[in-house]
This record gives sequence, structure tokens and C-alpha cells, in this order.
Amino acid sequence: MMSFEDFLGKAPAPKAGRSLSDLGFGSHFTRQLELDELETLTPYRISEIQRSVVVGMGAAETRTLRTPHKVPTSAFGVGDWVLADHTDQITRRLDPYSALIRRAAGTDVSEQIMATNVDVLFIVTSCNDDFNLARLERFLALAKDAEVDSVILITKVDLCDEPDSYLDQARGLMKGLEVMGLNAKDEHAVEQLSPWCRRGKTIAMVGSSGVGKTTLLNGLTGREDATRAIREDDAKGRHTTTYRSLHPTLNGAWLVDTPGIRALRLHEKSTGIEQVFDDIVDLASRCKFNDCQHESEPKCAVQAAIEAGELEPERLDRWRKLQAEDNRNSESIAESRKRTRAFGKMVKSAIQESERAKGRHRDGD
Ligand SMILES: Nc1nc2c(ncn2[C@@H]2O[C@H](COP(=O)(O)OP(=O)(O)O)[C@@H](O)[C@H]2O)c(=O)[nH]1
Ligand SMILES: [Mg+2]
Repeated sequence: MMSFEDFLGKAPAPKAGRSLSDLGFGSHFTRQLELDELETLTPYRISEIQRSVVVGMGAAETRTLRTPHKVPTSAFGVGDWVLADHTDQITRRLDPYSALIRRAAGTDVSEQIMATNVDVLFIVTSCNDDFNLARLERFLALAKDAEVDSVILITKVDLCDEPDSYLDQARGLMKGLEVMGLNAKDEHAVEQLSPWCRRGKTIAMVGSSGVGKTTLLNGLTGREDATRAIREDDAKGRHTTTYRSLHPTLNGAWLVDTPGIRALRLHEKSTGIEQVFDDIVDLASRCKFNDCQHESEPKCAVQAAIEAGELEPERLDRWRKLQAEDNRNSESIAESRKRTRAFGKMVKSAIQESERAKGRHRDGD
């Protein structure tokens, strides 16, 4: 029987010229496998999600895969590892080690998996009006929730007289936070990012429009326009326009670029907020009252820190806003679940009622 080591392919497979570890497969996934599964099933990493099929990259080749019966393609995310049988049917999704989730806009609370098995999130902003501490904190909390490391990239340093003032503000957000200023158009920008772009690592990028994400993506992948739509034949031979969502970088890393990833929002019960604002959480634990609102209560450690100039009042405001948003999210999710349950009960009792009516009908016959 073949060992995991053999299987992971110390020698790269001939056709695609890559091993599973080049694709990001590691111990987190081998632990989830039964050894005999490797004899009949093939692991693929999902690089693209279409309406009825997904595209999977394997060590040997890239193939179009079918999802299990009645499972929609939306149950998978770009970056997922799956096992497929010899008919290209997915049999199982392996549990990802990180997941960036998008909550749909408005009051709808359905969730969408944007990208999984991401190692680093590049949070991109520029040395100009786009720079916004509240937005950065939100993205940092998101990355914490997704269990992804984050790096703040501040572009357009070449167009700014004092880029250091932006870098310092961003560095002040969290202890040990990686912050880097760069000119995305400069070819050396890519070298600056190489510590996070090692072989088999997966990177995702977020940030507003115009901050340089496409420029960075093109630099990292060496392509003219890696994000343009490509026309392809789908499983039924029709032409469809799709976006490839997982791009190989020149260093052997993978870059996720899905159209919706820029609309990431905090999801239910964010613990990321507490981690990003651990300075305030720590202060709050030292207030006299457990339910201190940090307004005018006596012996409030948060207000004391503001008075001592150790905490900026703006940061307290941003923390409150983000928490309020998180509470609204949690409430709307709870409400929607209540509605779903009520609807389920209604359907169930309607079915029971119709069964009873049928019964009465039969009794009457
Ligand atoms: N001078 C300069 N221009 C940049 C920089 N980053 C992006 N740009 C320009 O800003 C515009 C928007 O960049 P783009 O990569 O499309 O941003 P995206 O919307 O985030 O994908 C383009 O004209 C880029 O050439 C930078 O660091 N310095
Ligand atoms: Mg772009």
C-alpha cells in the first residue's frame, strides 16, 4: 500500500508538473484521510466555481468536477480541497483550516463561502482618502474570524509626501501588526511581498476599488491582466464566461481573486473584534462595574485611559460602532432562524392537517 509520503508526490506528477504540496496540500488534510481512500479517490483543489460544476486542480491535471447529488456548487469555496472518484464526482469536502465567508447584503443573512484554506489576507489601502482606520479594523477582525493572518499593504507611497504618517497610524492598530508601504506599480513591490508568497501558500486580497489590487495581482502572477474574463466550454460544451479565481504566482503561491471577496462582512458573533481591540477589552476588565458602559461610571478604566492619553477616544467610538454592527448581525441571523423555524412548523402542521383530512376522508368512505 502506498504511504502518504509517496502519495504527496516527492516527485512531481508529469502532466501538470506539480505536487499536491505545491497546491497547498499538507498535514491538515492528510489527517482527514483514510489511507485506503487514496487508492480510489483523487484530491483536487477548487480553483473555480460555476453554476453546475466546479473546477479542481489535481497533481496530475485540472478537471471539471460534479458535486454530490443535490449538493449545490455554492456549498464549496474557492481554495477548498475535495476528494473525487474516477468519474470526476466529488465524494467529500475536506474540512478547511480557514474560511473567508461573505454575508449577503441587506437583511438577507445567507452566507457564501468566498475562499478557504487561505494563509494570508492582504488588506490593501492607499496613502490617500481611501485610508480609513475603521475599515482596516473591520478587515482585521474579519481575518481573525476567518483564522487567516493579515498584512496591511499601503500603496501609492510614490504619490504621497508623508507615507510614514499612514504607516504609523496603521501600525498603532494592533501589536505586532505587519504593515508595509509600497508602490504597487514598481517591479520591486513583488519582492517586498515574497515572505508571504512562498510555494504552496495561499493569499487573498481585499480593499476598495482603485487601491492597486489588480496591479499587485498582475505583478505577483506575471500576467498582463490575470483577472479578465475567460471564455470556456462548460461540461455540456456550451461557451460560458467565467473568472478563474485561483492564480499561480511567480513564487509558487496561489492568489485568490473572486469578484465578491471585496464585499466581505463580519459574520455572526465575531470574536475577531475582541482580538483586534484587545487593548480596550483588557481595560474594560479592570472597570469597577462588570456592566460598565465606559461612559460616566465611577472607576471606569477605559475612561481613565482616555484621560491619561493612553487610549484615543476615536478608537473607543470605532469599537462601539463595530460591536453595534456585530450585534445587529447576530440579531438578524437569530430572527431569520426564528422565521425559518416558524415556516418549517407551518409546513409540518399543514402536512399533518392534510394527512388528518385524508384520514377523515377515508374514515368517512
Ligand atoms: N503611482 C501609483 N499608482 C498606483 C499604485 N497602485 C495602483 N496604482 C494605479 O491606480 C489605479 C487603480 O489600480 P488597480 O490595480 O486597478 O486597483 P484595484 O481597483 O484595487 O484593482 C491604476 O491606474 C494603477 O496603475 C501605486 O502604488 N502607485
Ligand atoms: Mg481591480
